[in-house]
Amino acid sequence: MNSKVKYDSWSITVDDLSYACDKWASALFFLGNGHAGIRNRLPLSSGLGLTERGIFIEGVFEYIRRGITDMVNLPDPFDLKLSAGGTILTSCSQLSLCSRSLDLRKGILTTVLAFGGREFRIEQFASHHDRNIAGIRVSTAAYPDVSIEDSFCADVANIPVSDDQKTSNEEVITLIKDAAVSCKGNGIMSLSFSTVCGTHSLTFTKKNRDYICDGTLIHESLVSFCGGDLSCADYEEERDKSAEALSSLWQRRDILLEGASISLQCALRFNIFQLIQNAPSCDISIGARGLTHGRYKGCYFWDTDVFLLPYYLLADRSVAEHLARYRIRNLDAARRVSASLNTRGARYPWMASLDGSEQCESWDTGKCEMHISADVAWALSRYDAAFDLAEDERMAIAEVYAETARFWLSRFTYSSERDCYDLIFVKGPDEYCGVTSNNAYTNHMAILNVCLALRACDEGLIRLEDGEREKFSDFIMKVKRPYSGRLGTILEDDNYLNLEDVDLSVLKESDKPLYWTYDYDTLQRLRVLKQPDVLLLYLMQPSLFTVQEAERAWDEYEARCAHDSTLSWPLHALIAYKLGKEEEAWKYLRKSLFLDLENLMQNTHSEGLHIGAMGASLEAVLYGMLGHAFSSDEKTDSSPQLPDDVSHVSYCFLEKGEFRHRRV
Ligand code: IFM
Repeated sequence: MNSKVKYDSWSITVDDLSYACDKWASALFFLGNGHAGIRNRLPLSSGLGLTERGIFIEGVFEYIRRGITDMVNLPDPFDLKLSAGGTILTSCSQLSLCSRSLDLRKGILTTVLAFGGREFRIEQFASHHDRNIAGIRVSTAAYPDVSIEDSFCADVANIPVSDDQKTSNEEVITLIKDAAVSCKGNGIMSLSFSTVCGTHSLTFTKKNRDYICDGTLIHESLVSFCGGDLSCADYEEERDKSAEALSSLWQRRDILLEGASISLQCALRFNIFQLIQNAPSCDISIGARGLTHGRYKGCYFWDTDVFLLPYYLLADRSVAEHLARYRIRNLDAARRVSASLNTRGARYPWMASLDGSEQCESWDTGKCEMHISADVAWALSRYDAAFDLAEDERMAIAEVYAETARFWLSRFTYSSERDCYDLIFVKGPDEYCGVTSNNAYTNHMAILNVCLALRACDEGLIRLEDGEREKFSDFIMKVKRPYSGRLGTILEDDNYLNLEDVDLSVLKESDKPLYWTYDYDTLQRLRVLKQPDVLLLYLMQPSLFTVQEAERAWDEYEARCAHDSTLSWPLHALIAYKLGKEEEAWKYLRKSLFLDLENLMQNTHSEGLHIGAMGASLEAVLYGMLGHAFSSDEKTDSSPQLPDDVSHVSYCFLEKGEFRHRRV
């Protein structure tokens, strides 16, 4: 592989000057602990734009206009001013050396910079022991012409990214107000500030210590994101406690590929590491880019329910609980979304922030991509099946099933002529389908959702309204199930066969998404998919397909898929595993594991890390390669399908809430 990254089994290094200074490296070397996230730009004093720093805290959103929030780009607690040979470092062009290396086992980032004839070594961590703490240490030979200054920078702003992938926004919005620094003596100072509408008032405390040891000038700084008392805190102690906490987490999270190349093993660990770094610490969800970037205004999508939660079900019960409870706690908000659209029950928003309100501003996606409500119900059913939940939590989940079922009944249109329920004006997971009718994925997921409500009622977890049981049963029987005799499998939607048949290999010559070349109006008229749709349905509900139908679905839809969503490669890997297509699975899995590491979609620099795709890649490993059952339709786990160069895989996973070790 002709790579910008040097791989070791537990670390990645970028030491080519131009790559290490690239924005892609700021994303790649992101440090986080689920509570706080730091996009790792270089310390260019006054050379950084207002929006470049990228410090985020879980759940810290602020209004940018009526009803719409953005994840706040917070003040930078480590505003370094490095000078050497009479110059201050303000631009990458001054650097003669820049090497960055991330130790995945310890969560420590080391950057070595040279300019003005001097070399600086910077070490950073976001604590996995105390999630409110992060630290930085800068060291350099103690020549008289070097200095290290470190303060806060509250001169930051947001640049809200449009929901429309093709529209770039230049407008900067300041979301921080009343920033005030106070010095408390002994190197301790604090920065207090609020977000513009007063939604959050925060204090960052910081403790700096400068000293010379054996001819080396050392600057150490610790920050507490909650204004905690750092007077007795010591940099090395905090760093080591964090490394220890992370190392012990790895004992249960590592997936060891015996015999695999170093780069592959490292890429797998990098993906796992990001799911550790972005796992929330409270009942909150994970944004499509986690805490690594403000893309999609930091919002939570179905990515969490379908592509992240299943990973945590096998890896970390407390994170799975946070994700599930975020949805349960936002049932009322989902009721309000539904009422605002004149439907009944609860409709989960396509893009949600902390309070569960709809944040998607585009009509076709926000109003029509509604499968998320059934995805949430599906995810909660997987959560319920994975753990022995208390009765009151099961009842709360049952309420979600019933309310989302009510939404579906009111959103489908009953045709008395055909005695059938149709879903019109809908967008499926394949977002190139335009606004269509009877998207098979959505219809079948809605049926499953209503079945879950009925089952919960049978179990005595919820009481349905009078006559509702009959209505639900009628709905389940009569929902339109698109099928093509000609294709011999489930049909994506009512429109699919009307679309222009095109040769995808002519349209798409590289991994660059088609939407950069063709308008969505063109794409929605072509028989080209953005990401799996019917094939995803096969993953969620395999019993809807015979073996032959699943094979035909693969032949029809995989060949036409442009993989223009980063979720597409890992999902095709997982689906290929389920169909026993090891070679294809492996081809897709390799691509997805290296997606950000090699910037394969060429948007990691501008969008941050693709956390949803990373979750899906780990699903491909655990539920595909290692054979765990993804859906409740799969009665038993299937046998592992290891690539040729991997002799064994060792890992831990949760079964009925208990960790088990397995070597296959
Ligand atoms: O949820 C996805 C969607 O499926 C494709 N576009 C990007 C979204 C966020 O990752």
